[in-house]
Amino acid sequence: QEQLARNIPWNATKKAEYGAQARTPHQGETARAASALAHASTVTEATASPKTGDGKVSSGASPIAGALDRVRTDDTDQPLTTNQGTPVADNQSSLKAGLRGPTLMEDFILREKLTHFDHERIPERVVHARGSAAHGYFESYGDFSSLTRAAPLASAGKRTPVFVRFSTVAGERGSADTVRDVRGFAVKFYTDEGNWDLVGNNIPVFFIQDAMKFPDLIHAVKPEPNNGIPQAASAHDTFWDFASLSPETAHMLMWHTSDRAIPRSYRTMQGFGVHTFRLINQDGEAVFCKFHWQPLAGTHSLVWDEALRICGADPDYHRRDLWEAIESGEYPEWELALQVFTAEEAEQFEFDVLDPTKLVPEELAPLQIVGKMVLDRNPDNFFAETEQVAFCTAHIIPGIDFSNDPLLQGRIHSYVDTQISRLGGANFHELPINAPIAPVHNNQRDGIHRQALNRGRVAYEPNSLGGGCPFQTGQAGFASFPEAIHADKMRGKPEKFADHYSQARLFWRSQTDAEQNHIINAFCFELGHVQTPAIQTRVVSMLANINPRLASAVAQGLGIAVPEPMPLATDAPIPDFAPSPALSLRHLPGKTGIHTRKVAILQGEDADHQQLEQVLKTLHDKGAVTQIVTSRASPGSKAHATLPATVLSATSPVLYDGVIVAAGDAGANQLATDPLALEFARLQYRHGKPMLALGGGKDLFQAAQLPATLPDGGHDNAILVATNGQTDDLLTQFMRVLAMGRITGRERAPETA
Ligand code: HDD
Repeated sequence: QEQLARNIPWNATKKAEYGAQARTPHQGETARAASALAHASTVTEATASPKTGDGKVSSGASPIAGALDRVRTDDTDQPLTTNQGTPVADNQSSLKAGLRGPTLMEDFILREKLTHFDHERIPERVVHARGSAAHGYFESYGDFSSLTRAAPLASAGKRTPVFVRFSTVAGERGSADTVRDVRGFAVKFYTDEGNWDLVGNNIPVFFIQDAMKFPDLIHAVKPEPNNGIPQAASAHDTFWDFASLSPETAHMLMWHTSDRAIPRSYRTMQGFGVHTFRLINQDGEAVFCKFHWQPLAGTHSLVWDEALRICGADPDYHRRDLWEAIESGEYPEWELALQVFTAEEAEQFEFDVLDPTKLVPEELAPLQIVGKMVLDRNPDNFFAETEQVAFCTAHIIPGIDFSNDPLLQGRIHSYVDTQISRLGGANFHELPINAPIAPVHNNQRDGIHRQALNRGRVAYEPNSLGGGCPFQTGQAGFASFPEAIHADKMRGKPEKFADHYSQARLFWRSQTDAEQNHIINAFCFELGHVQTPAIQTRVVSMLANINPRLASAVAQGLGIAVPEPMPLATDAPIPDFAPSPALSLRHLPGKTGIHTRKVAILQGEDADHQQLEQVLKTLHDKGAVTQIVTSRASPGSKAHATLPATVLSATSPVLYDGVIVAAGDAGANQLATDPLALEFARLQYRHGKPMLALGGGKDLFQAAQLPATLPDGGHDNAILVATNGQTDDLLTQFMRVLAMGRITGRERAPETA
């Protein structure tokens, strides 16, 4: 503090660690410790440091944020202590027998510090190890009690705190964010009837139909066990070996190779509960339900080349995006939609609603929007919150129930089980981030790291000594839906589960041309990394059951012949679905325009400052984020961008959604001969970003040899050149493409065999 106040750039007390001076503790600091210790270090809501994005404490909206204040600590003005609260005079040197002598066993301060450090790591999640999370709330749009008695949907305006963790699946804890993968979308609702965890993904279906196969699926996709390669990638032999021998993966593979697997941001992904669940109302009436999260920012994805480069340029791309959005008060929002259908309706569907490789097309059961989720507070501590949060599909509340989906049934076991080894025991529910805000009363006792001080001598039920408490709630509590089941005990799958292709075809048909091309390219990339020809052929034989162009283009990309279609697992006719527009990413363009989109201003030193300020103002008014990028750091005048200026060598074009080149003649000339500026322009072009040249900026476009027309001969309406100083129309067009995400017309369609 003192050092900060006096602005000393070096450690002023460093010298005192050496030689004779080390014998005398630094004066003053130990004295201060005693008085400072008198203050408790646990903060209260009143003293909490402002951690919410815009500085507002959101405890009103999110009781869990307030509830967690009991464990939030803040070191400001506090002395250093051991874990026992003993003030520490010297944290620089161990206790030795003489300055050059051996360290003494007695040094409990060193030993405590090292011991704690030695045990700092816990096992990472067996899947979904890499993730980021935030606090927020869910707000119901109405009283939906006729559908479900689930507490969060009880009345209009009711707010339930949530903690949400987004993740990749295959990569390890330190892997990159923008790999090709499914994204986890796990929501913990701290409801007044206990915690409800909706542990979903950003894709509405799954690879396999039965939990029995989950360990095999994960062993196949994880790095190969002999050499630990590849990290966070499905592009290797074992994954495609498993996938092609399990054709039930066909539908999910279409989503996995689509743009869904490379989202632009967590904020622009949909979320899905995947399985069919049950909703139960106060009268015990049940309907089936699928859960959907719809991002208000729209659904936007990266393109593959961009995603690969971002892995290097900013491996924390999604984590940073979520963090920064919340810090700047741009709270990410999703609407919750329910797809509701009765058991009788489900009987009529051509697929089985218990099969998690199938979705229910919106044409069969429309979405009903029931509320909104807002993420408005970043965690204070990554480990304590994001790492220690334990999501379990078994955590449900009255009003929600499982279906017999065999994948879901297995999950009910797996999540609680995994937390016990990951978090070190059965009391993981007492960790602050996992503790419900609803009170907990039962006769479970003891276990490692137990926190609760359960009073009294009664820890069993029934009892009379405790007055029968805690007592069962009967109708008021959770009750499973009393489904009548008359069946033989057996292993096996229902008949309709054997159709593996109808919905893979539906998905393909529902994609735009550009989306289809991306799927073809993704299969070529993935299978191009497969070294066993028989596996490549087997996958293409699956694709031959989905669509001839798909199979042919992938075969062409791999340089192999199109094989015979893989034999089907059923003799029954495959249902034929009409395209469902909602399955395309284009379906949800978003309601937030260019809000939080990031624009690079590639600036020459002689740019027209006035014009640039005007352009920046327009962009900022619409909520865009801007950053000046120059060839080299120059002290010259900088326009007022959102982020601090940077230089080409310290950033990357893939980190921006669009570029504006602003320069006078000399500056443009300088940019046009800078290889980094040329690469910047070419990559922005290649990735379909809007590009606007002001003043001499067009020289850079020319030098980068950006084609004037699109491959199909059409006009490229996202390369914009201001010739007469007039920018209004061009800027409007620039912002239109920016809001859309990108234009896809610059890409070439893959060839077919
Ligand atoms: Fe799972 C974690 C989502 C199938 C077993 N899963 C995990 C997470 C998400 C999902 C989002 C991370 C939660 C977090 O952020 O902490 N998993 C899914 C979805 C599935 C699915 C949407 C299919 C519809 N999972 C699935 C099956 C099993 C598991 C079939 C086992 C039978 N999943 C686990 C796990 C994990 C997990 C091993 C690892 C870490 C954890 O649970 O907490 O138990």
